Amino acid sequence: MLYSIITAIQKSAICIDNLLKKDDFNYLNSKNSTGDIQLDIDVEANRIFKDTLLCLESIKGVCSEEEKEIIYKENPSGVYIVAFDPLDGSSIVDSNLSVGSIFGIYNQELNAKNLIASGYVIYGPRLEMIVAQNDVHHYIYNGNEWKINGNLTLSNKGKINAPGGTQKNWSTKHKILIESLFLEGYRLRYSGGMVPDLHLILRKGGGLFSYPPTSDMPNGKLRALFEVFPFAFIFEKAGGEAIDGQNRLLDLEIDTIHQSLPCFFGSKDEISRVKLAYK
Ligand code: AHM
Ligand code: MG
Repeated sequence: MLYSIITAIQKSAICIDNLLKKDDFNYLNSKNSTGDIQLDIDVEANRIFKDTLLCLESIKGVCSEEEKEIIYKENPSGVYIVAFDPLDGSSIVDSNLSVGSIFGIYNQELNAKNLIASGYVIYGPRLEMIVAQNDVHHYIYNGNEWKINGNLTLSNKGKINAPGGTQKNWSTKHKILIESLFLEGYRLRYSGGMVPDLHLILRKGGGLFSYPPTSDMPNGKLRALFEVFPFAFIFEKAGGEAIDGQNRLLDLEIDTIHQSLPCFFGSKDEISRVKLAYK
């Protein structure tokens, strides 16, 4: 069952990768549910994911960052709802930086506790995909087929610090935490794309990515169903942790499908530092 969903996402990823390699992108006059102005490639990537997944028997419905509501199939026989951000990184795609697609596979209900697998595609110099279930599998597309390239695991402590959000709107405790990591020798790595920024930490085996509550965005920016829960699941399966400052992200309940949550993803050592700072 899950296999067909992963294969469908792999197919979608190849189509989106081809589109990204074509012309420049154009802003449309439309906005998505969060109020972001859409690019033609956002709309097209959404259509590809939606159409491919809704054909599958195992699917009950889909939920996208680019759609207002959950889309349910009529008389579905399947039980899974796939939530996805079809193209994360719209604000950097025009600069030709790496971008991604993020997905979470939920059993029956869109709730963190029902997440049974998640992953992302990274559109960079190479086309790659990460799928977390019991382990975190790394796939590379060789131009012809997807090849497994081992598993990703995190060490107890890393060297990378990827701090998101507008710095002038950070809390004092957050400023102190981020500065203390730099003073210890952590290096700044932040492209502004969640997928490449978190992929770097996973590939290098550790570090911290934060998108904290800020004075302008008390709930952070990143959306629970499409971005935060899928990455929380991946980081935990890789041996790291994912919290909102104090609480495990995958224990949190949400009220609306487009809700955002503050989030911290990292190795165990860095997450214990966050918990202390946010106590
Ligand atoms: P998007 O879904 O509109 O592309 O926004 C999500 C992106 C993430 O990829 C990234 O982590 C974050 O926004 C960066 O935000 P900021 O520019 O505020 O640091
Ligand atoms: Mg996004």
